[in-house]
Amino acid sequence: MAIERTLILAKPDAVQRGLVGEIIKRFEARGLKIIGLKLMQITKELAARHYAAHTQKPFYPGLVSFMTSGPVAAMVLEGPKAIDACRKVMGKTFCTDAEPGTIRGDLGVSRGMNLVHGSDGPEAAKKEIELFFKPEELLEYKRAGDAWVLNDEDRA
Ligand code: D4T
Repeated sequence: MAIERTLILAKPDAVQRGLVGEIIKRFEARGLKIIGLKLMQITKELAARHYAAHTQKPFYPGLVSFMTSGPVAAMVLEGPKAIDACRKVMGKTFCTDAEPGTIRGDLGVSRGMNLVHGSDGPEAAKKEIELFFKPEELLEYKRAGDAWVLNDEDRA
């Protein structure tokens, strides 16, 4: 099973509502490993690059304005099938549609203010991690408890 990396953003609404710890807790509890973590202000230029696929969509101006409205907590998480695992922890895009038990389903009621971003595939993950983190900001280390989180099959 492939060990993957994914970019997660706790969005400005999560920071303003004091939910960063709650959001990180859910990924950590699942066993995902934090290899990069920082609080940052997204610029209009970075938002434009990150959401390049959505430039022509009607919701794009509002999305950029929201994502640049305050700090975000950016992180890179690592684990077996981490991209899909994180998206399942996050729930469906709009909080209104997200299942209970997910971040969006438990903590939000809005469509657009959906608390968290996670890369949606391996290509996006690679691009987004490079966009948000310098190589030296990503740390490789062993966790004491990993023997009880991952077995040889997970690591293969
Ligand atoms: P992000 O990218 O924020 O993790 O969300 P998703 O991967 O789950 O969803 P997405 O790329 O389709 O949308 C990006 C972002 O735009 C907002 N949005 C989206 C919106 O405000 N109105 C809309 O109609 C859509 C489709 C929410 C997430």
